[in-house]
Amino acid sequence: MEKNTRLILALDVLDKDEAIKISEDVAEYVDAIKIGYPIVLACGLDIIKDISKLAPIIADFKVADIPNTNRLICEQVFDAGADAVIIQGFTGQDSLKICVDLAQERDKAIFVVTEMSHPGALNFMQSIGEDIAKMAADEKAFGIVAPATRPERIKEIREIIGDEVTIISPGVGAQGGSASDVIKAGADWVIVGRSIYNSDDPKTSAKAIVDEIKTVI
Ligand code: NUP
Repeated sequence: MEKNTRLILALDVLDKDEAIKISEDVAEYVDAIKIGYPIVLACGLDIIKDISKLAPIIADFKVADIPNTNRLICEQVFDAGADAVIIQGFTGQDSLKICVDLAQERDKAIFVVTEMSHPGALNFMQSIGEDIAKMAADEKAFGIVAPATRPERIKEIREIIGDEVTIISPGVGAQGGSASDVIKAGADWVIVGRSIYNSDDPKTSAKAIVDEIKTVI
């Protein structure tokens, strides 16, 4: 995944034609498109192949199972055409390692969730976020997912993982985070969904975020 615009679109729409139209509109402004359960459950796994013609695909399935099941899931997702899979970190080192090993074999990437961006992440996840970040770095995951709603956490996590591991950060716009603050705090990419796909003009909205990011890099 190349670091150009530093924007990733979260494509949580349910209609196939709309998904393709939005992806075509914003393709020049995004480095990747993140798809997840909503679009795949609505349109089927083949949507990955359709959208992957326009941008690299990150499959946000937040995989959280025993090692063998994690591997089976990631194999299916890579076979379907995804370039990266997001997995949960709280299941531990063995569940993570088997995914990273598979990704390396196939020249693909794994992103590990540390703590999530919504308020409920403070109930349980935040207290283990730093340990998960360290584990992801030790296991040489390609990147981690950290909250744009808490740029101070991005800064702390960046200190733990160093510069080798990338950070992708959701929570910009609809959840209240600012793209420029998150990039300044040390994220490599921001992930933006509703502020782009629900806007009247997704292309202009995507361009505005990219322009904002450019002011701080
Ligand atoms: O911590 C996370 N927060 C989050 O919002 C981890 C995620 N993967 N996401 C996803 O990012 C979420 O499921 C959605 O697909 C996207 C954010 O979308 P939006 O709030 O910009 O619409």
